[in-house]
Amino acid sequence: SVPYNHKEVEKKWRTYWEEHPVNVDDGKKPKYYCLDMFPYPSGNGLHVGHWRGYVISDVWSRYKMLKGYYLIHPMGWDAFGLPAENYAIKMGVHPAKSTAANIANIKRQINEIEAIYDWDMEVNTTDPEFYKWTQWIFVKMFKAGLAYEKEMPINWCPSCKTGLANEEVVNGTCERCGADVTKKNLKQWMLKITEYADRLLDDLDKLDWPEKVKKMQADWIGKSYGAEVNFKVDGLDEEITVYTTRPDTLHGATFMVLAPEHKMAKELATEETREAVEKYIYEASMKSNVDRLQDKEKTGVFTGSYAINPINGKKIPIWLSDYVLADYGTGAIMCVPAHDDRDFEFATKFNIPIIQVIAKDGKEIENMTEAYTEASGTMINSGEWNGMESAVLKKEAPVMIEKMGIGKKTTNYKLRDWVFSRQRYWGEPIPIVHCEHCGCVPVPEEELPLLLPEVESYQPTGTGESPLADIDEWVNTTCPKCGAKAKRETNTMPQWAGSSWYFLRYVDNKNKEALVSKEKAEKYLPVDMYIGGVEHAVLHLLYSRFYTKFLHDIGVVDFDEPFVKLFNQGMITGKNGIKMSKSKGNVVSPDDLVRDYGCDSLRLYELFVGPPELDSEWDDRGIDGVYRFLNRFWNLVQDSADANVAETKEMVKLRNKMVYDITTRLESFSLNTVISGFMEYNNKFIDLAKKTGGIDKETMGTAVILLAPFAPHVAAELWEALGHTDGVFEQKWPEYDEAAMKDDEIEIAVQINGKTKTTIEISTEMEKDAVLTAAKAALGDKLSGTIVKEIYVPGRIVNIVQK
Ligand code: ANZ
Ligand code: ZN
Repeated sequence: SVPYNHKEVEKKWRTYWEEHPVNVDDGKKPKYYCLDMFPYPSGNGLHVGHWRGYVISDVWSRYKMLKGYYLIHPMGWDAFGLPAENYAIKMGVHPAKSTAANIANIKRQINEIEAIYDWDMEVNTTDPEFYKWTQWIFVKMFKAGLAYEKEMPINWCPSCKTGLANEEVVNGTCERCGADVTKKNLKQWMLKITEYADRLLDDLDKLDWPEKVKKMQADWIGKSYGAEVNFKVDGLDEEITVYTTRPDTLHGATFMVLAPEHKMAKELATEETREAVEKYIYEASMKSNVDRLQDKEKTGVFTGSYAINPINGKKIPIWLSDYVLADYGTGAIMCVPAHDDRDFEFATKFNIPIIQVIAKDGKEIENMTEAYTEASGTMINSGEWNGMESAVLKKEAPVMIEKMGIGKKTTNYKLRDWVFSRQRYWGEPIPIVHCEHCGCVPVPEEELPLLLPEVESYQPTGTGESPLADIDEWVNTTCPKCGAKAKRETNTMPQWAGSSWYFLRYVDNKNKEALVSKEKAEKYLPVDMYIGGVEHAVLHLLYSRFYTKFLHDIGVVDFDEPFVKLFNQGMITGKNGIKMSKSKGNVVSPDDLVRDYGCDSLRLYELFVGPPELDSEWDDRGIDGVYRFLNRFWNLVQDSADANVAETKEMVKLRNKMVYDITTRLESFSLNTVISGFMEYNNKFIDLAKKTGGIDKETMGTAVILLAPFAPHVAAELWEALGHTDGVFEQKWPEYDEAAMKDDEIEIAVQINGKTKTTIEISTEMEKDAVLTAAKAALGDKLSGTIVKEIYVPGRIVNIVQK
C-alpha cells in the first residue's frame, strides 16, 4: 500500500473541501453554535499555544457535525485597542492598515489548522458596518439611563495615557503595559452594570460553566449582607455611618477607621493632628485600590477625634487608614480587632485595645495572638447579647439594630459601574454631542455609524483628552436636538465594547437594518459552546452577559445568557512552564511543524500534550509519537482494505469498546486520553491483525470516523481507501452496543495432578495469573500438598501439580 505522505494527502483534501464544504445547512438539522474567543490580530502571528484552543473547538465542532448538527462555527477579529495604536505611534502607520496586514497573516495561519470556520460570517470590530451597532447599543443604553457621565478619580495608566476599568488593573499595574497605575480625576462615561448585579449573580446558576469561573464572577459581584450602623462623633453634631457584615460583633468595636477620602476626614483633625492627617490623605490619593488592599504592613493616622459606640456608649478613637476603601460600603468601618484579621493587625501595631466578644467554648482567650474570625461560638462581653449564638445573632443583628434606631440592614456589592471611556484614538467614537442647552444628546440612530476620523498624530495628549479633541472640524458640530453649535464627545470606547456582543452579529453579519434579525437570532443563537482562555473569567465574560441581558430587555434577542456552556483551555507554555512570548524568545511557531509533520499530526499533538483544561509544557519532540501513530494506523487500514477479511467476534468486540471509550472520553472533554485511546486500540488491532491477516472493513471504517474530528485529512483519505464513495464527514458518529462489548465467558476444567476436580467460568480476556488465582480459589481445601507446578492451557484447562 501507499505510504503516508502528509503533504499530498492534506493538499488533496483541502482542494476538495474548498469545492465541497462539509458543513451544510439543509434546513432540517438542528444548529450547534461553537464559538472561539476571537483573536486580537497582533503582529506576532499565532504560536502553538493559540492553536490549541482552535484545535479543541474544531474537534468539538466536527464531533457535533457528525452527531447530526448544522454548525455555526465563525471567526472574526477583535481589532480595536492599544497594540495597534502604539504601533501606529511608533511607526506612523494607520492602525487600520497594520491591522489589515495582521489579519491577512493570521487568517493564513488559521487556515493551516483546517478548522471548518464559516468565513462568510466573519466580523471585524473596526469595520464601520460593525461598530455602527456597537454605537447603537451605547445610544440605546444612554436612552435607557444606563450610560451616564461622572467626574471621578479613575485608574490612570501614565504610560498608556488612558483611563482603565478596575478589571484592567492587575496588582496595581496596567494589564496591557505593566506600568504602575495611578489616579486621575476625569469626567467619564460610565455604564450602569450595577443595575444588573443581582441578575448577573443569580443567573450564574443557569450556566453550564466551570465552577471556578462562576465563583470568580460571584466574587467580583461580591454581594454581601449586613448593617449600616450610625456612630455619633464625640463633641460634634455629626454622625458617621459604617458598613459591617458582622453586626454581631458591635460590642467588640474598639476603634473606627475612615478611608482617607472620607468627606469627614479633614474635619475630624484637631490642631495637633492636622498636619499628619493632611499628609496621610495626600499620600493615599497617589495609590491605587489594589495597592492599598495588598498584604503589607498597615499604615494609619489618628484623627484626634472619637466616636460613640451606639450599643454601649463607649468612646472609641477614629483613625484614617488606606486599607479602608472610599468607594465600598460607606467608606468607614467599625473595627473589631478580636474578630477581624486586618483590624487585629492594625490594633496590635497601634496599641489599641482588643475586646473578645465571641468565645468558641465559652472561654475567653487570655492573650490573643490572632483574630478569631469565625461566626461560631457564644457571645461574651456583649451586654444583653451575652450567651447568644453568634451565628444566630449575625443573622438577627441587622434587624435588631434597625429596631433600636441605630442603623439599618443593608446589602452591598463589590461590583462598580463600568468606566467606559478611553482617552485614545483607536476605538469606537462615543456617539454623544455636548450641547450647552440640551446637555448630552445622542447621535440620531439613523446617522450611525459615527465614523472615526483620520488624524495626523495618534499620540495621546496626556492631558486626559483623546487625540480626537485636536480635530476641530470633527469636534465642532451642531446639536441634533436644537441645532445650536455643539461639540462632539472625543473619548472612545474601551476594547471590550465590540467583544461584548460580537457573537450575536456573526449569524447576520451583513444586516443593514438590525444588529441581528429576529429570525436569524431565533434560528442560530445563543452560543452552545464557548471556548477560550480563563483569563477572561471576569472581564469579557461578565460584560458579554451584561450586554446580552440588556439586548434581551430591549427586545433584540429573546434569551438573556449568551453562552450556555463554557470551556477554558489551559495555556501552552515553554520549558519550565514559562509563558510563550516574543520577549522571552520561547515562541514555537506552528508553521515548521505543519511543514514537517502535517496539520493532522500537529492537531493530535496539541491535544496529546496534556489535559486540555490545564497548562502544558510544549516539547517539539513529542510530535514524533503522534506522527508514528498516524503512520501505523494508516498502514493498518490500507493493509486491511487490501486483505478484506470477514469480521470476527473479537473484532466486533474491540470495535464496540473503542466507540464506547472514545465517545465517553470525548464527551467529558478528556481529549488527551482520547488520543492515547486511539493509540491503545491501534496497537490492539495491529496485534489482532497479525493473527487474522487484517481487520474487517466495518471496524476500520468505524475507527476512521472516530478519528475524523481529530485528523480530518488522514480520515478522509483512509475512508476513501476503504472503498467508500461518500465522504467521511457525511457519516454518523458511531454508536456502541453494550452487549457486544462484553468479554465471552467460558467454562474450563480445573484439575489436580491431571484429574478434574471442578470447573470455573472465566472471561476469554483473563490473563494467566488471574485464571490460576481463580482456579486455586475454586479448589479450596482440595489443595492440601505443596504445589510444584501450575499449568494453564488457554481457554481449556488448569492443572495444578502438587506433592
Ligand atoms: C466589623 C467587622 C467585624 C467586620 C468582624 C468584619 C469582621 P465584605 O464581605 O467584603 O463585604 N469593610 C466595610 N467597608 C469597607 C471598606 N470600605 N473598605 C474596607 N473594608 C470594609 O466585608 C465587609 C466587611 O469589611 C465589613 O464588616 C467591614 O468590617 C469591612 F469581625 O465590620 B466588618
Ligand atoms: Zn441642543
